[in-house]
Amino acid sequence: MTRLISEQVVNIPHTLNEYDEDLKRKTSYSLKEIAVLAVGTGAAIINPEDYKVAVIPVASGQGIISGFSEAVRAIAVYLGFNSYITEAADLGGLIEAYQGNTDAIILADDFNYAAINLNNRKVADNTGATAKGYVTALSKMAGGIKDKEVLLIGAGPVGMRAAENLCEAGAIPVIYDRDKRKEQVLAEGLKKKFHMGIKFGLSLGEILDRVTLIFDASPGRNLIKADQLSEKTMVAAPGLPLGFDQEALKIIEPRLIHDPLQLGTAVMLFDVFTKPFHQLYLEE
Ligand code: 2YJ
Repeated sequence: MTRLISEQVVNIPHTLNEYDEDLKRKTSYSLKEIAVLAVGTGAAIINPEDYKVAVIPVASGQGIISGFSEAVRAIAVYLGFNSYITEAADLGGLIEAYQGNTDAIILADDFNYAAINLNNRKVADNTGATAKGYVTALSKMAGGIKDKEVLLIGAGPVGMRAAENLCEAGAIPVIYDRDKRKEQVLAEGLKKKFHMGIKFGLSLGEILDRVTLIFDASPGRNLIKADQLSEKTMVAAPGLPLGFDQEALKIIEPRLIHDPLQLGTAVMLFDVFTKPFHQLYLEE
């Protein structure tokens, strides 16, 4: 997993409006709406103002990324949550959160990024949330993905979860990974679980000749060239760095969903407060 760097996050608090306008232009839905749609039944009735979220800086491992906690808090506040950054990092922050009547904590070390509901122990991890959020955004941008082929690049953690979300949404994933063994393992796992033919073993060029929807979950640079893209190509790319060269980026920008933190974090926040449907029903 790529570790975020300060330059990728410091501007997030000042650019959330712009970010949201861009997302709306591309998908017709706001950050909040995409997150709620991604989480599903139950998320729509959450009133974010009712929840207090502590962002805990994590100094262990490679340490604090300047601007990371501020960016996460800004996203939570933008979505309407009541959010603060704990004064202390690590265990000190956790103690503050528990003592401060906090409903959920959100924190990242070098390997994990998760929100944890302190009231009911629910955990929302960034990997699953990112996959769900980007599949939802791609689907809205494309006017639905049911029965459409989607090139899935990268059979890593986000790619694996996204592949499942694509199958659940009725799309037909075409799997590509530089590591052909990972590609095959993912395709065969999906075949078993969803009972559908999953294509793999093709070159990127062959796939891009006919597939216009791309989910790029790989950390590969310059994977896709400008002449492999058309005016119809649409891309959801949670992977960092972005797999397009400058020329390709120019073509795809109006139909590209890509950010370092916003969408995954928004889905985590709604997910961690959403109860399963049967539980909502029982409580009424
Ligand atoms: O609290 C801090 O400032 C740091 N400990 C944040 C560390 C951020 N972690 C990462 O960048 C990891 N690669 C996991 C993030 C996954 C985002 N998709």
